[in-house]
Amino acid sequence: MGRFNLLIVLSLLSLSVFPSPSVAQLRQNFYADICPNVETIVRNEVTKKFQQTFVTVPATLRLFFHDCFVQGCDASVIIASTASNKAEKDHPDNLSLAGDGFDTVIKAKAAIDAIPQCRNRVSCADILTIATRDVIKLSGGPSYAVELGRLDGLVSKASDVDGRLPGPTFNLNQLNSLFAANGLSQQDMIALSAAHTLGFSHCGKFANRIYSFAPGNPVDPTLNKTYATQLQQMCPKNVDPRVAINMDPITPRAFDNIYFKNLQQGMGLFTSDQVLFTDTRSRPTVNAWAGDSQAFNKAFVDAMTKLGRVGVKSGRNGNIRRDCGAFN
Ligand code: HEM
Ligand SMILES: *[C@@H]1O[C@H](CO)[C@@H](O)[C@H](O)[C@H]1NC(C)=O
Ligand SMILES: CC(=O)N[C@H]1CO[C@H](CO)[C@@H](O)[C@@H]1O
Repeated sequence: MGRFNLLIVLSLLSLSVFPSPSVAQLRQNFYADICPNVETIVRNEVTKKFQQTFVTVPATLRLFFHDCFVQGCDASVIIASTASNKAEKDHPDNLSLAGDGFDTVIKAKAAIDAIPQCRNRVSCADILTIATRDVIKLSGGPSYAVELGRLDGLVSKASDVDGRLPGPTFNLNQLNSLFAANGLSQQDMIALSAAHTLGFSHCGKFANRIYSFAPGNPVDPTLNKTYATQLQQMCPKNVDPRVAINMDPITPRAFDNIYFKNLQQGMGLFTSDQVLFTDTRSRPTVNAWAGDSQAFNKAFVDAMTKLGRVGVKSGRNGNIRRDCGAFN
């Protein structure tokens, strides 16, 4: 018995002497005493912004993904570049990060900071997490409780983006290994990919699939022929590179499982989308979620919660930014 107690004391000691920086203490209602109405304040601001433009939804959701996959969910993606630091935001992969996602966080932060008790007590990383939950609900997706307690990161470098984000030509192995590196399973990856039920893509991201797939075979054979023709009409060769099209051609403004039904018909926009159906290892999951939106919603919420735990900062590895776009 004595030895047992000693073991407990030793393990408690090791916890306090060697706090693990990567295991932060996320929990629901983290701000209950610090800023009790934070989630209502954020929701009100997100709703206002949503009423101004629907782009708020995909822009915020994608911003959260890019934040978490590059240096963890620490709002490092929101940092603006300065003369001496080229930030994550200025990596070429950011072109799609519509300004409305950044603006959503900045507006919610201003509303929080207008309350003296809350001023500079809520991290930008947590604001982005709450706002992301809210845009999913506003577009018809599931509602869920968010874990909070992240700190804002102290580093943001464009060079850190290299290799951390998936590319539209990725195959299943490439997708799985990048998501696994972030603690996410194939199921999580498939569920999160359904974020492409919303938002836009620039023509250049999939032009290879409709014009130059392979020698003698310009159109990707896994692409639905009718859809391929529509894509060629919307994105002619040498189109203005700023032209962007809906990623879900059927219900572009609804968060729903039509994404999976589209894949069954060869209507996934990117190779990385369509491969989830063409590869027999992931097809059963696509088929299951195409036919069961409740099961998909549950898997999506689980995966978003896991995504929100990636690389969370605590202790000396972070702080609460006064301005989400600049280090204190
Ligand atoms: C699985 C691998 C993924 C790949 C290869 C990928 C790639 C892309 C690409 C190339 C675009 C279009 C960018 C543009 O042309 O503007 C895009 C858009 C988007 N992605 Fe992904 N993505 C992936 C996963 C995710 C995940 C996990 C999420 C969120 C949970 C997400 C959310 C979005 C959203 C919402 C948009 C639309 C952005 C907008 O309309 O402003 N993506 N993605
Ligand atoms: C292509 O899409 C149409 C609907 O746009 C659908 O009726 C057809 O079955 C699809 N073809 C294949 C091979 O999935
Ligand atoms: C929205 C945004 O920050 N866009 C920038 C993305 O990166 C390019 C350079 O790679 C900048 O020119 C854009 O302003």
